[in-house]
Amino acid sequence: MPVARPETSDSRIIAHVDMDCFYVQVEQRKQPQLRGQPTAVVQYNSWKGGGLIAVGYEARKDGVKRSMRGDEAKKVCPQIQLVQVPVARGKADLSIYRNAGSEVVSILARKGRCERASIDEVYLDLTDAAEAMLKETPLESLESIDEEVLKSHVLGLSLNGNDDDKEIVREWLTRRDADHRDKLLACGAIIVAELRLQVLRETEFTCSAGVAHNKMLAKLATGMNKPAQQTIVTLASVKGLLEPLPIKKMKQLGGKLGSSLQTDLGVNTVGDLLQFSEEKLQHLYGANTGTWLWNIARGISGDEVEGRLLSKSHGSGKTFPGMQALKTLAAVEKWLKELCEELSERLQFDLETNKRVAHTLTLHANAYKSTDTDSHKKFPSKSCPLRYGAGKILEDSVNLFQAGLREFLGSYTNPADGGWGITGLSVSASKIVAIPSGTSSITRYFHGRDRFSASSEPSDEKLAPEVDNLSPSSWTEGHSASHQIECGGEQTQITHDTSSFDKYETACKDEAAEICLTSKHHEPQPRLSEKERNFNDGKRSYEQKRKATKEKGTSSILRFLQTNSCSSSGVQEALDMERESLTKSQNKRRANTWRYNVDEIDQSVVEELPPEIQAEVRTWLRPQKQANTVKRGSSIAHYFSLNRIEQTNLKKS
Ligand code: DCP
Ligand code: CA
Ligand code: CA
Repeated sequence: MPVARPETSDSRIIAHVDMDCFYVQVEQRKQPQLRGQPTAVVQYNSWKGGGLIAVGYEARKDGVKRSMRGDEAKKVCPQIQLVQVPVARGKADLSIYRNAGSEVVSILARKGRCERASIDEVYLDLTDAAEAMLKETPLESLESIDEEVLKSHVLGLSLNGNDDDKEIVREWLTRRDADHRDKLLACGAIIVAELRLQVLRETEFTCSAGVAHNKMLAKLATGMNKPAQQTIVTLASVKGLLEPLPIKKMKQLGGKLGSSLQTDLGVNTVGDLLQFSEEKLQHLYGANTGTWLWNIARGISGDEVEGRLLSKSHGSGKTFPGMQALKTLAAVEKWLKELCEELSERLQFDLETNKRVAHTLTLHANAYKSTDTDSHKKFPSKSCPLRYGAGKILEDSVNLFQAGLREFLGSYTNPADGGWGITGLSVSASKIVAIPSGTSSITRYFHGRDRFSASSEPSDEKLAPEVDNLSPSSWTEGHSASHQIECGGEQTQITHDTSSFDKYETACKDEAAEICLTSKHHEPQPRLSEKERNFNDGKRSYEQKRKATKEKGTSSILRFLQTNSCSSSGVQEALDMERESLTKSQNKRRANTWRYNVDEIDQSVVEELPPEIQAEVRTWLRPQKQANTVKRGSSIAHYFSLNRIEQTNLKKS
């Protein structure tokens, strides 16, 4: 559910960069003989020549479209070069594209805060860089302006589509009397052009960009002029840009909320929204969504560029269209094994390379019943805390699948009797957080407990509900509207529990796949209107759980240790919480105090941690690390029980 952010200045300079026909460019770099030729990348599934997932611009000129299959593309463009996505484990292997995306991100991140938004997109906050540039060189005194900047499309300027345009743009860029915000935009355009050239030099890839005062406008602009071009959204052009835009094209309005605006209010374009007062929209959709709608109709969006160069989640999926549908538990398990192994490898790589740990495992499936009386029923997505290791991920995924299937079929049907088919299957890992580097992280994390035990004294009762996280009864369920994985652009956003799986051989392909259940809005929510409550239904169970978790502070690690839970996610949850709430002064305070209040810690708990963390815990447990706080112990259990005794004694004295 969209939430209005506090308003921020419209002097921010935000860029959105999207790679041109990305997979095609990656393949053309690999096989330079394909350069300049009409080229498309096709899915692994080769039925009718394979579905096209990326189409080069030369092929687009001939009428080739992404919706086509290879055979059809050959009809409209006989010279087309079709390249199949790399394959591993009997499914598409997208690592070369992901890695190529990372190359680009590392270049774009040089000039400001950078958010990796999908496999081939980033947002950049260039405000500081633009301000610094403006301070240093007044634009009116710029002597040479790069051709690439002069080729910018400045919305609101009347351009003729010929060489004179460059002079018009030059004039706009160097206007002495320009509004300060326009001057900053001009600097943004110069910086982005430089970055795009740098990307080309270092990676051989071209990209397109939008430059505006916020993310929403920048993203809208990127696609307006492609390939290898950039578009600038001036303040004066915002109204004209937004008004004719179909409402469903707006980010977050492609689903139920957009449909409600259309059917309930007759709002078909963003301009149609302008007639409604903020109060009216709040009345209809709740305070936050109402304000958010009112704002976006006017091009106002406070969304910040998150400083995040890595993906928000990892996913591995496959579709099984038509006859390929999986019809037995054994077949599902076989594929889950492949998917879980891939997921596990990526998690392991992320852990080793980026020191990040994922927290939640989610299983999505698309299913049908042979005797379908209730065709609208979707296979419910299921989540549970993520445990590291391919075997454990598989075990949990199988359980999640079975729980989902039972629910999908209804209690009177035995899954073993058949009568069902699976046409899409994916596993994903989300809620990924960084382990602070160095051995101090785990120390801090354990120390961090102190603040919470001191302030809230978590009791067993309080901890109880989440202790059960691993039991099937507490697996959370994601409803259709809640689980979306963005796969390379707005148009391609897929909802897992819809039939879009069928179009998606490579579901979860997106490096930056985002599980939307992971709400990033932490501000207190006002009372919801009925509509808002309805829209929120799918999220509720997760958000309630999250809220409950937040209220408990970092109690999760205590729980983790107290219950000898075998899940590493307890650790991660605690880290997550800690990262959210840690302040420097709190850290300092923690470093000086040490209280622990656990009953017993078993060695096996440590063994269940990811190796990286195990190593840290073990280092941390070395005597010199605790010399002035606790007695030495040969095992964690020993250590903590000693510590507990100390605590008890301390309290008594
Ligand atoms: N992709 C995919 N399946 C889809 C959509 C996209 O596998 N249905 C992959 C292939 C694309 C990449 O994601 O190359 C990026 O998607 P974009 O939507 O950004 O499309 P392109 O980069 O291919 O083209 P454009 O130049 O229009 O951005
Ligand atoms: Ca793209
Ligand atoms: Ca894209």
